[in-house]
Amino acid sequence: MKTVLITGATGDVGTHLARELAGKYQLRLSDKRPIKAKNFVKADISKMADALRITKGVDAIVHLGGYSVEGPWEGILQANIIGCYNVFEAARRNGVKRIVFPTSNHAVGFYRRDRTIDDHVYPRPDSRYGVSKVFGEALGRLYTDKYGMEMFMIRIGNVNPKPIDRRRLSIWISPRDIAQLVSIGIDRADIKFEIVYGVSGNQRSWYDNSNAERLGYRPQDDSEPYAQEVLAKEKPSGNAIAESYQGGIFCTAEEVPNPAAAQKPAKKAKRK
Ligand code: 15L
Repeated sequence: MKTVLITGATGDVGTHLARELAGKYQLRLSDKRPIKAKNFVKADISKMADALRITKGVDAIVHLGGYSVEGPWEGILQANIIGCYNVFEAARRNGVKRIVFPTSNHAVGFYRRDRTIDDHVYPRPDSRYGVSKVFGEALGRLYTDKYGMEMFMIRIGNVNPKPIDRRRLSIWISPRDIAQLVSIGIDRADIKFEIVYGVSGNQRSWYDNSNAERLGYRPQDDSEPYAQEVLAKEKPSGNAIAESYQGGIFCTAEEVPNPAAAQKPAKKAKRK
């Protein structure tokens, strides 16, 4: 059984993947925020020593760790630029060839919603966060071309048990479909460098995901059965830019609430 490191394992996507992939691989879960699990190792990937420690002896890495929305540059720089470099470089030094890198729809979020885009389009990030994902894609390309590492880049839409709004009807991916894609990224022997879209088989998709299909992806889910319920609840936002571009609110917002920050324990009130 392959040993697979998942960084950022306590986040939303990490939690779904840890559950879906348990039993298929020997998982090593890692994050800054500790969880109680026998296979968990605490690490801050903005420190190279930590990145070297957690990547030692694994067959593949699913590098989810980092800042997962738009936010202050300093946070994105540490987690997504320095952190990503450290993980890829640590993998290289430890002889780990295979990395699955969940990049994001926000690497290409400034394409309009009336365009269907494939894996060859030039990046059009919609945020500093999107730029950091383009950095990861470029770093992956370098590490394939220069060092022969094997990179599977998944531009993830939105992982959720159900699609939550109009935009997500086009970019939704179910937990079992993302697990299927990640497994292809870990197991397919002939991968050198690939970009695919992390979406279910949505009828409303903005992506031509034929590269994923070529590599064996057969999505089991489609957002369409949820469409009526989702659309009935949605009110127009009045934000013409957000509604015209694939990245939605990321195209105009300077900050989107960071789920990682929300999980910080609340400060205790001072006793008087
Ligand atoms: C992302 O890249 C984020 O990581 C996730 O939290 C969602 O906001 C998603 O995009 C989205 O576009 O819905």
